[in-house]
Amino acid sequence: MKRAALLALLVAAIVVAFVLAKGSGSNNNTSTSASGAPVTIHVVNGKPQGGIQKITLNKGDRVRFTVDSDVSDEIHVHGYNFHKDVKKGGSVSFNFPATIDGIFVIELESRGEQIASLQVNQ
Ligand SMILES: [Cu+2]
Repeated sequence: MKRAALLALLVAAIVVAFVLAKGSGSNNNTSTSASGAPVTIHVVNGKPQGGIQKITLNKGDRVRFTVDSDVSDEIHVHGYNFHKDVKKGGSVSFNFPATIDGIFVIELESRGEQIASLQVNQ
């Protein structure tokens, strides 16, 4: 009985240690993979291929993404209020510092079609 209780305690301690180690490890992975890796958004028939793309990074990182589009439109980054034209079959790149935290819509302005969601964590 006593020995079983000790064993249970030991198992619990190992599980806690494992969860803590795993938790911090995956957090590190998330922040490194999210910070500043350039993203390409493909617009096909005026819509984002694979659905609305998520760009997640931390304040202070650089926001870097490219839109290649089969329609001509204007790319609008809400919150930061950047506008750039893209030609049919062309591409346009953005590269700016993430100075404002929050979740912002990136869209094809004239169509009102959201192509990406920019999430800047504080
Ligand atoms: Cu807009």
